[in-house]
Amino acid sequence: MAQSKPLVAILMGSKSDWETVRHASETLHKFDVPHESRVLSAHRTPNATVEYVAAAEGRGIEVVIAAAGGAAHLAGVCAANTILPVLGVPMESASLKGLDSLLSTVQMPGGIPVGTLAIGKPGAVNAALLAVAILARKRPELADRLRAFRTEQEGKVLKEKLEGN
Ligand code: RP5
Repeated sequence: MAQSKPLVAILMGSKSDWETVRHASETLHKFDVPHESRVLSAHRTPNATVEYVAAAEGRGIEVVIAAAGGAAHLAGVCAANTILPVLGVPMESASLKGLDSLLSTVQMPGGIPVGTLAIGKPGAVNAALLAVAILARKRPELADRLRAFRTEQEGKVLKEKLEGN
């Protein structure tokens, strides 16, 4: 894309989430979508989180991706402080395999929505693809790329061979 100002903010509760969350960043890179990634925690850096999210719309950000694990309140706190679409990605946690993250991200009270994706890497990739779909509504070249991606993906799956078959 010609523009270089970030359109998507990728936030994560801890640097330890990056191994999973980098798949969202890599997916956005594939579509050439300008974005920025930050570690901001609903619990450990509450003031900085609210400050960042409240300023995001004014800075030209159009979608927020928020990834967190355990008592995962990051996406909810983001959604409470912006009207931008917030996509939540539950991290797989050591103790409960991400069920804790999933429930604390998805079970928002009516009125403050978080679009919650799958636990872990598939969720990170899909959050980025959903962000691309949102941005593509007003950017025909991005819509073309998304269609091309789907066609390529379909082609790969249809070509797959099963061993012994
Ligand atoms: C959450 O706690 C983070 O999003 C992370 O998934 C989890 C564990 O964080 P660390 O203790 O590894 O920093 O806030």
